[in-house]
Amino acid sequence: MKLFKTVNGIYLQNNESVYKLEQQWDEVVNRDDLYEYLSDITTTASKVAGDDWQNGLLPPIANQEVWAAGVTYLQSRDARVEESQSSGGSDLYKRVYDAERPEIFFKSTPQRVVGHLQDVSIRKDSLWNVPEPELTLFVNSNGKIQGYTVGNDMSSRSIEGENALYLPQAKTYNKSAAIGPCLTVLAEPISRETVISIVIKRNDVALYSDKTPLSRMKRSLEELTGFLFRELTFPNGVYLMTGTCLVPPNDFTLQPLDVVEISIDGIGVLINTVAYNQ
Ligand code: DO4
Ligand code: MG
Repeated sequence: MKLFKTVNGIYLQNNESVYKLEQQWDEVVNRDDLYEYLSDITTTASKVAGDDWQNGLLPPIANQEVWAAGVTYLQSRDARVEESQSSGGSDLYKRVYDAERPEIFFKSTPQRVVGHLQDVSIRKDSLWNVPEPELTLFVNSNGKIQGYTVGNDMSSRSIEGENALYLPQAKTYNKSAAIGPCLTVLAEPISRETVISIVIKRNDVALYSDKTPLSRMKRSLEELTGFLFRELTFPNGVYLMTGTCLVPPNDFTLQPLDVVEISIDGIGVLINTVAYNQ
């Protein structure tokens, strides 16, 4: 089942049928039994005909923070070891990959998040910019994973590579977090065989594409959420990006008007155009 947020309200898509919900986003999503709750709603909510309900799509978020895990795949570890070479290299990434405690960092307030078909930003003071396609979890206030969305953890590799202490500047700026197009709620936990893929297009030509199954992630999703919820509470639930495995070659950097398309089987397709912040 898929929950969409639009300027006109919240819509639930279940197979071919679409229903308009009367409740607010936070009230709907933050519960232990989200799948069952949404299944029951289909018996009482009003059905919507046609496709107009999709107009004015917003990111599937209200009062949730966005956090992110890092170096959860070998490919991410190795890419960061390489990008830090220009500033003398760092063993931080190898150590965190092997450590019991994962890297988890604050990514975005909801106001800075963009959704499907909105622009993502690259920083004007960064020379090397990439998207990071990431399975993104919706975790309720009790720490239980209730849904999934497609995430893009836009990043400056030049700023992070210069000094790991610059991570918040490399990761957190206006429109650096994209999630969407919807919150997908499954009857069962997502399979580790699920494939995540990316295509980056410039002038309609694919410059980079790749894919990976989630099974290449070193850590479990429960392990990541367990660490996030240590000593932190999230009254309305929280989104957690789970790290990237798909890293473009080192000579690639995003430019304005590039189009980033990230797909996760069964979860959704998130498309964003790259721009500088105005
Ligand atoms: O270590 C810095 C960030 C890592 C990250 O965002 C990722 O692995 O996806
Ligand atoms: Mg990332």
